[in-house]
This record gives sequence, C-alpha cells and structure tokens, in this order.
Amino acid sequence: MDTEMINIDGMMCGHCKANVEKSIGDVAGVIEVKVDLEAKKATVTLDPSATNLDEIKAAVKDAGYKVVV
Ligand SMILES: [Cu+2]
Repeated sequence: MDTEMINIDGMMCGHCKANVEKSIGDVAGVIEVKVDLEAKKATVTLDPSATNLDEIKAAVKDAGYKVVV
C-alpha cells in the first residue's frame, strides 16, 4: 500500500471537494482518499499493483480540476 499526496488546483467549495473525492475514489486500486479543501491537497492510499499516480492524476483532470506538480 502506498500513500501519495497530490496538489489540486481549481477546487472552490465542498461540492468540488466531493467531486474530486468521488473521481479519485472510483479509480480501481484506490483504497482511501481524503481531500483537504483549504490546503488544496489530496491524500490517496492506493494499491500500487492495481493503479498508479498517473491514473489518479488523469481522474482529477477528467473531473475538471488541475493537478499541480
Ligand atoms: Cu465547487
């Protein structure tokens, strides 16, 4: 199990936070996701044999938000 932190730009409210959490949570292999709206960060616990950071980033982009590296 890996824990990754990503910075996300474009989240303005609790709805955005919920959107991002759902998008990341729907990725197969994601075990847990927590989004901190004020810090603009997501903490993702994932199974590295099932997914990877690129897939998480793609899910965030697909939801309409920007991953800041
Ligand atoms: Cu919003």
